[in-house]
Amino acid sequence: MIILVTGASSGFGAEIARRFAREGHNVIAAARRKDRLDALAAEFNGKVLPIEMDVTSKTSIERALASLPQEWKEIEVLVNNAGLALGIQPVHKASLEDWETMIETNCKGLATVTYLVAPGMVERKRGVIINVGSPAGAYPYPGANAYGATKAFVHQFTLNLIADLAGTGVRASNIAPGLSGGTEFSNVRLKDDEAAAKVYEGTVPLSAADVAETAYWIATLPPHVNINYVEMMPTCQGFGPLAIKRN
Ligand code: NDP
Ligand code: 8X3
Repeated sequence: MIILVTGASSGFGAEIARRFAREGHNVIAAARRKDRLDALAAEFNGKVLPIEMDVTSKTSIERALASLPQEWKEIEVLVNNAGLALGIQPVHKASLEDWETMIETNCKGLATVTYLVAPGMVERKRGVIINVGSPAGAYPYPGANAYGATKAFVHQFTLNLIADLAGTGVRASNIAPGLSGGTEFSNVRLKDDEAAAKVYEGTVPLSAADVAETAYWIATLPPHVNINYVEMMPTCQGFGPLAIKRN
């Protein structure tokens, strides 16, 4: 199979790329940091094709897809993983620029890549689109504001893809992992490596390998099986109570 993984320069995306490449599949690894992708590709003997792609730019996505060698063009699995959280401040202290970047990346970027890749899948009557969402798209928490809303978009967009693609041979899934360590997620979000490390203190979080395994499982199920939504959490994670602010 040919797999396109966005955000493959780090975290979940890099591990998802490795999971498929180890099984002998051809993986197109896309992100902005090409040096990281080149290093990933060097781990595999020609099985990983690094391509520079900024999902916030339609031109960049189109250029990347157009640059694929002929034998890499028929993408069978698209993993829309590129994404980020920025900030944990409440609405009245948050940065509008951060909100815009999250919306541009997590919503518009994911939608644009899908828009450009899905028609080929429909034409070939086979494909799997795996979107990386989050429980933050289902449950509110303080400071999740725009990030959580982008992941709610990912969830509903996935369900609507499933509705549109029923009967075409193309499937779609949303994987929503909870607390996950070993990625750069919290470093990017908090812009403070010490604070980022503290997020995982005293926990055994999900790993990128756990998420990669789930993506691999979804993509290799028989073609009549569609997994709509997988919400996964480490066993140390639960749910918060509804908040009450008292005078
Ligand atoms: P990382 O920061 O480790 O990886 C994020 C990846 O996204 C990087 O490869 C980065 O590559 C890429 N990316 C960011 N912006 C762009 C862009 N404009 N164009 C292309 N690629 C981009 O974080 P994770 O692996 O943890 O996160 C991956 C996904 O999983 C995200 O969508 C995140 O929201 C989601 N998630 C993470 C959880 C966690 O706790 N870790 C839990 C639930 C969901 P580059 O900078 O090189 O472009
Ligand atoms: C990342 C998980 O709980 O930090 O999407 O929002 S969480």
